[in-house]
Amino acid sequence: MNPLSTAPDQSLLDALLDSWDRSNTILVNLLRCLPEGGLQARAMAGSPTVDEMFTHMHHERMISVAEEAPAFAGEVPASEWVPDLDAGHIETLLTDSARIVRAAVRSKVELGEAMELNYDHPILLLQLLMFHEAYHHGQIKLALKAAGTPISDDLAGPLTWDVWRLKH
Ligand code: NI
Repeated sequence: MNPLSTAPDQSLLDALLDSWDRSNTILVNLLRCLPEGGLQARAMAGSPTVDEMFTHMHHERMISVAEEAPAFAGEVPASEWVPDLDAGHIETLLTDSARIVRAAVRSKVELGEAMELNYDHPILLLQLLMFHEAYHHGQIKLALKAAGTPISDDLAGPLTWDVWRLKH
């Protein structure tokens, strides 16, 4: 059965988009709570720095929309893993790309359109990006630990797990 042949369940779509919003909030919370010098931390020699991982995640979002839903695309960064020691600027990038991904997926689902290249269903792009970003979230935490500036569980808990559990 074509998964797009059934009418979208609006409340389910809203919950999925809410999960994307929460995931981005968690990522921005991580950025905001970085210790001094945290953007330059790396897990080991040859690994990307924290700032490069953040700009890589932004790039992945933007190239994904450009390839899968070009009508909704914004400006794709010319390269990945771009050093950027301005946390405020990275936050602006992430806020913009989260909005662009959200709009693209929402419209594709509501219009009943498939993505251009990959995915059995547009929602799978959201799932892929959340998986990708959780993967790098763990790497960032590891890099901070390796640099001797770990984020404590007491700090991370409310900024991470509590965001998922929050009832509006
Ligand atoms: Ni990656």
